[in-house]
Amino acid sequence: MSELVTIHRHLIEAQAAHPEASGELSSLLGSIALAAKIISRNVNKAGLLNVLGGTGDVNVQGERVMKLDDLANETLKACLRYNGLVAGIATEEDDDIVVLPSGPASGKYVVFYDPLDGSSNIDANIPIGTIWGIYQRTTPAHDGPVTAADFMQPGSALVASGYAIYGSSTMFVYAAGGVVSGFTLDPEYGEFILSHPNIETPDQCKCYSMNERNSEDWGPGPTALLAAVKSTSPRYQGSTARYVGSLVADVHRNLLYGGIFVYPEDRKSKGGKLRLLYEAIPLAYVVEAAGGTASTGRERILDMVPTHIHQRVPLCIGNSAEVELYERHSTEPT
Ligand code: P6P
Repeated sequence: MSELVTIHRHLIEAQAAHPEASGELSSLLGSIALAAKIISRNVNKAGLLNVLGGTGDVNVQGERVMKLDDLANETLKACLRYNGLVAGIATEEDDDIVVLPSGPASGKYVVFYDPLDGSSNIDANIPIGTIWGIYQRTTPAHDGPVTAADFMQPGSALVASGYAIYGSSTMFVYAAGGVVSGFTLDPEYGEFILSHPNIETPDQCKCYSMNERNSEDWGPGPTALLAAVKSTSPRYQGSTARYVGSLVADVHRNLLYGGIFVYPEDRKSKGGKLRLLYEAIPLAYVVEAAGGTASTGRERILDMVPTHIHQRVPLCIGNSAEVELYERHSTEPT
């Protein structure tokens, strides 16, 4: 039987390399992985559990809340609420932060997430995902409950971040200490098994992921990048367009194969469509740990401090060569 490295064993071994580690982060990652397994089960049985379609509600983003969005959001809260490690949560599905029990049991971490990214694709069985990140709280525990200020930190302060992707298989991918590790769920016994140790993105633009329908509104950065990937330059002879319309699916494929994902600001999304705190920052941390880069075109994502938990940003994420080209053209005087 091939040596099975479960996520539990991986976390114990990773922790052993850090004698100062208390084991709390390993336990917290285990809680997030448990939530991913439960969400995977619900996503995979969506059609049978009558959870397809919308709840009739609209979230703070003005988007129709799908039943599975709600279920995923509550699943993550349930897995995080009682482990004594988390003091607060920020989630795409809640207008404000969720303060967990304060006092001596209050945790030292805050967790933020998009519980089910790409939910508009749910009913068509297209891969969707959960995106999450972890900070240590910055406000003193004796001051009482966490505040929004605990989430207003640069991505470079992340303790860990990652995503789960619910596709042909369910994978759990996370970055901590500059290493990206990927686990595949074996549904027969509900374990995440290490399948992609130490992920590093190849320096090749295998795929470019952009919604060209919006290209008439784009600025010089995305316009120049689209022209480059379609040019006769030797670097792009093997490139092809791949756009799922599900951020986690596009970023995950580009992470493994090499490529670039771009969602610029446009007429519909003046400040960009994707969220800085619980989408761009966690994915940027993973992509940079795998050797890539993430930028708005003018600023490195991991240097940005959110001004509010639902702030949106333009996003260019993937191979550094393509991000640098995008930035060069974005910052040239017009
Ligand atoms: P568009 C899904 O709704 C999402 O938030 C991301 O997962 C995805 O990358 C993007 O929007 C797709 O947006 O405007 O191209 O459909």
